[in-house]
Amino acid sequence: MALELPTLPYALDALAPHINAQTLSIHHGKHHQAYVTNGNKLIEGTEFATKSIVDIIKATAGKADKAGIFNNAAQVWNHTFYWHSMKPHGGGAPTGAIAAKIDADLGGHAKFVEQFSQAGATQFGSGWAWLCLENGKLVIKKTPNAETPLTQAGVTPLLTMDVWEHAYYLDFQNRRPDYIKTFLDHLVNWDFANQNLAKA
Ligand code: MN3
Repeated sequence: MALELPTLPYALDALAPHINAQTLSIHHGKHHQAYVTNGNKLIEGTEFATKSIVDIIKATAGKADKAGIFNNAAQVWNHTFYWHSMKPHGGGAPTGAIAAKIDADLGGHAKFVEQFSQAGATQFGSGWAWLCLENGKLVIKKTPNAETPLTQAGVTPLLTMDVWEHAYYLDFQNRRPDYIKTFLDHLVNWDFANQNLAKA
């Protein structure tokens, strides 16, 4: 059950002009692919070679001697989740069950935007911003490097935004706040959040 690079859920140019084809091509074809390739090299011949990606991540989380496997497997999972967290002509106000839940738990869409933007902007260095369900309530989280809320008890990730520089540098250079605003205004995929909420 080796790690696999999924196909993108849209064409390389489908998120333009917000995230351009060159960014997606390198991010998916080089960065995401490298985590798959390196992760598979590390699990080859080990007890993890036959495990699912989620089981690999959960079994290696927090173990210093398994950091290489954790980092690559978690980055494979995080990136796949990120591709689905965006869609062409996405963004703006949430719809459906997630909209009502954001009103109830976070105080409305404007508060969500404020907190999610803050999480992404204040993640020092590389990492991720997340919307999660934690013990039945919506929460905003940020994680460094490859860390993922998938390993936290009682937490179900609903959406993520990659804030590693490689996610935005070609389109926004150092302007991470502009990338975050673009993600929220034009790209965020509320259908995916609703699907994850329904399964949680
Ligand atoms: Mn990335």
